[in-house]
Amino acid sequence: MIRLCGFSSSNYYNKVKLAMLEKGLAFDEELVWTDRSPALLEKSPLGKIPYLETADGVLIESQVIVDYIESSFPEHPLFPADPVAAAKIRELITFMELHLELVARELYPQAFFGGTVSDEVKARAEKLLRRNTKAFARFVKFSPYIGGSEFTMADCVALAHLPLVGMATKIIYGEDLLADLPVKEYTKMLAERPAVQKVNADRKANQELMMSRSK
Ligand SMILES: N[C@@H](CCC(=O)N[C@@H](CS)C(=O)NCC(=O)O)C(=O)O
Repeated sequence: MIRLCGFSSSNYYNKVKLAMLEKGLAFDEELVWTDRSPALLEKSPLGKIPYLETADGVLIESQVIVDYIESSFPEHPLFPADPVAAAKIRELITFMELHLELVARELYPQAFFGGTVSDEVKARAEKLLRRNTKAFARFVKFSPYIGGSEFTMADCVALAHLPLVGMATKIIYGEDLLADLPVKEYTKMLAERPAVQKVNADRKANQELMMSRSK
């Protein structure tokens, strides 16, 4: 049985978890915090989660994991069969992660974890995010799914990252830099899916656990 390791309030963990739930896979979950312990670094060299334990060894990096899942378990596909259409879905995934989430991630220490972020970092992230969200708006679909009429892997990614990017920018700049996109309506629509409800419930429970640990 494959085992997803990490914690349920992580957006990268939830990207993979939602994909596995949507595909109807049987899998275990193991709660692993990013404590940089030797045991963790042995599995995940940078101490990051998620990682996946399989019968053939450990896999790191969420996109590698979802690609592995998709090719190993082709039922309930999350990519279109047509190569160009599948590439378009990957384009959205790469764009969201590289040009939105990874940029906004610089803000998370202050937005979500009680730390501080320098004005320089905030200014740089704002400049990039303003440019990148405009570019994203030029090709993202929301019709009704992020890449068109079918639910795909890009929706697992969008649901994990876009609300977080919006929240972080609202907290840091007083303005949701994704506000021109229908992220709220989209999130609400996806919240009707049982797999999304499970991810959301588990995330809430894990956030409460995290809060109780930090007291
Ligand atoms: N590129 C990685 C990113 C994973 C990632 O950044 N995970 C965060 C949790 S959301 C983490 O492990 N942070 C701890 C750290 O960087 O030390 C992936 O796609 O799996």
